[in-house]
Amino acid sequence: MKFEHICIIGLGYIGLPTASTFATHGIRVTGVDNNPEVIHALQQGKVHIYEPGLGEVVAKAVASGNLRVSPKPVEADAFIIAVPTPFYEDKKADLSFVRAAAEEVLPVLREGNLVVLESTSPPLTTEKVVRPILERSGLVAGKDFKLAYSPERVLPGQIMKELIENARVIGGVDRASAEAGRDLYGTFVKGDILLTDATTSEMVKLMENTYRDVNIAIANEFSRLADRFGVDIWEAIQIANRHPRVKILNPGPGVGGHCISVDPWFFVEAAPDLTPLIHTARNVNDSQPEFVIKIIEHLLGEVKGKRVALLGLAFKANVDDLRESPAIEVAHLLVKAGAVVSAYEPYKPDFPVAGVKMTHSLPEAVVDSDLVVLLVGHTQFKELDPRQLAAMTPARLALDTVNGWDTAAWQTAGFKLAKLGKGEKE
Ligand code: SAJ
Repeated sequence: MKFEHICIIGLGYIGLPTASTFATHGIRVTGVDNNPEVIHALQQGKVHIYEPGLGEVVAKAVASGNLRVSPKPVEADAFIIAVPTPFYEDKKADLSFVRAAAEEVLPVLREGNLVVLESTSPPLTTEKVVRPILERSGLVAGKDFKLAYSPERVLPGQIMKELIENARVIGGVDRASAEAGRDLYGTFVKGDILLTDATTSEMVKLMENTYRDVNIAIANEFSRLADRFGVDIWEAIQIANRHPRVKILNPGPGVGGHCISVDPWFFVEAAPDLTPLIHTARNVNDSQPEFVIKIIEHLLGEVKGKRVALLGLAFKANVDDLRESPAIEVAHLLVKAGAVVSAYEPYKPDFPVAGVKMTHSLPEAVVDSDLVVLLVGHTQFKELDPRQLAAMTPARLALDTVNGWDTAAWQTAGFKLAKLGKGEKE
């Protein structure tokens, strides 16, 4: 199938990189977003999110004339839905954006079109949620138009590279739909394109992120065990990983972001009777910020009234995304415990966190601290010279939750450096 003009609904962390990459590969793209600020920024060639390399590709796409933006979908050869699938307080999937996007495609859907859902979704969303909405057009999926599910699998921070190089799964409601998807993504994907059915590809996506979540949970649980037994978890993992069939991931302050901390809940919601392991792993990772607080309590004695400076609030290193960030949960818990909390998040210095003094520089964050806590391994924090920090703060106590700092160097600079999972607590 040939595609001259496609319409991408949702210009966020996935939709915008995808839209601009198609556009720079010669396809005319209408990018759709219902946020006027996003549309306005893009019309001026500006990018509203931080992702390495994205700005350049968007600028190229806009300059080529191939990328246009619009508040509503227009007629096109193919539609890609890349809107968020958040969850509600009770961890149930919120499919309202997916439904709304399908409703928007409905009036412009024509015979022969391809519609692809990319948003991470619970099993059967393509068949049971998207398909019925689109078929209200009178057209039948798999007969009059093609319908597929193709999950994004790119790693924030490396999106522009992984979008092109990763293997891509395309699940169609029938074989022809999957093949049409292959023709579309084959425009720029260099990795293998694997064809299957829609529900399998939905499950593949959720399995990948759930697998990672469960593996991080065991690393976090190991960090608690190491703490209890006076073992350095970082050394223990390094040694265990020399076994040819062992690859333990890194413990840390918890699991955040909009993917790994969300997607496993879709399985739990869809089949609670079958998912005790997945559910428990989620709870372990969600409670890791409390473990960080216990270490802080141990280090400070009384937390109330103590001044704690937090380095990093993003959900992981070198990204500007603070969604579901465990670092923010640590901040909340500290505020609740009565600490005087300041924080420096270089990628979002103005992000408001209730009760926390957000600062615009490191010296400002640590100027009167009792304890400095590394919560996110941003490169600029990892490369920090402890001697420089010593000159900025009266604190001589530091806690590293991501194994970003070298104990000997920090000791030489006059700090007592504690690490998560290093027998500090008990
Ligand atoms: N984390 C750890 N320890 C680790 C690795 C990660 O605590 O060893 C934490 C991170 O700090 C972060 C969270 O887990 O808080 C998730 O980070 P991540 O780098 O593992 O993953 P994401 O959420 O940035 O991206 C994931 C990727 N999925 C997999 O690797 C299976 C990516 O390929 C997906 O496209 C993405 O989810 C998505 O959009 O679903």
